Amino acid sequence: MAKLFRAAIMGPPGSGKGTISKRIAQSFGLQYLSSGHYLREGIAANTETRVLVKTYIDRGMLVPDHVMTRLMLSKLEQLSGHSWLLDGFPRTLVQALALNNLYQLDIVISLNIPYETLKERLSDRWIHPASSRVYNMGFNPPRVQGKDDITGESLIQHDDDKPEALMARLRHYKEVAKPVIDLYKSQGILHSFSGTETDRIWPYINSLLSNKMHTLPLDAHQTQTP
Ligand code: G5P
Ligand code: MG
Repeated sequence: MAKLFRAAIMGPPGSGKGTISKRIAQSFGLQYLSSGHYLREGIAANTETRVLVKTYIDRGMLVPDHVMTRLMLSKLEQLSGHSWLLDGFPRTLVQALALNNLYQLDIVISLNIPYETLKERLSDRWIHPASSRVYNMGFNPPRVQGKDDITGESLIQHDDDKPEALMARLRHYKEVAKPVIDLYKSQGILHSFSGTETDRIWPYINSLLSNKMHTLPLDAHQTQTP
């Protein structure tokens, strides 16, 4: 059987993980799993963990490790036999070690984006809740203001993009990401990219993945965009 390709993308809130993941999924045919998307999907579906999860997200805090790990590992189990890309998981060392027990990642992409850039981006971000399509009023505005391009439905702003929640998310990210980054560095699979514009970072990521995948033949080329 062809070697499967397994990747993860890390970075602070608003660093472009979702934007870049969608480009990777489209260009390289990886299954794409976003932890934030699955959490919000659970909230919208009114599941039993809804209140717990919503409280954490609205405050810009991390959802407890056991909840996240159970959620994401069960999604990965359904993808056995496929190559995949994780966006937003693992976020903590506990999550990274749980993942490591089951899967060996081939590449981890880490995005380093200045704080001022993150603040500007997130205050301009609008979402189509049903599909998680993301717009930015400057970078990729919808064709009609306030409306999703595909369905024409109304766009919303997340509570966790408000300034107080955003500050908490950024602080938290730094603290918990360091040991995860150190782990992947020690495994020799960490690739960091710095800059203020996704369009300038993307060609480097594209070329890195093209090289890596050249040496790792892919399985079925399917794309799943949450
Ligand atoms: P999420 O949903 O994973 P965050 O906080 O990690 O959320 P977020 O906000 O989704 O990150 P992103 O995916 O890194 O950001 O970035 P993006 O959405 O692609 O881009 C941000 C905005 O900038 C968009 O409007 C985009 O169009 C625009 N943009 C992109 N590039 C450019 C550019 O070059 N220029 C300009 N001008 N704009 C650009 O997690 C949410 C919450 O869920 C919980 C936590 O509570 C978390 O806070 N959670 C977890 N908790 C515990 N463990 C985990 N593993 C968890 N995962 C999620
Ligand atoms: Mg995202």
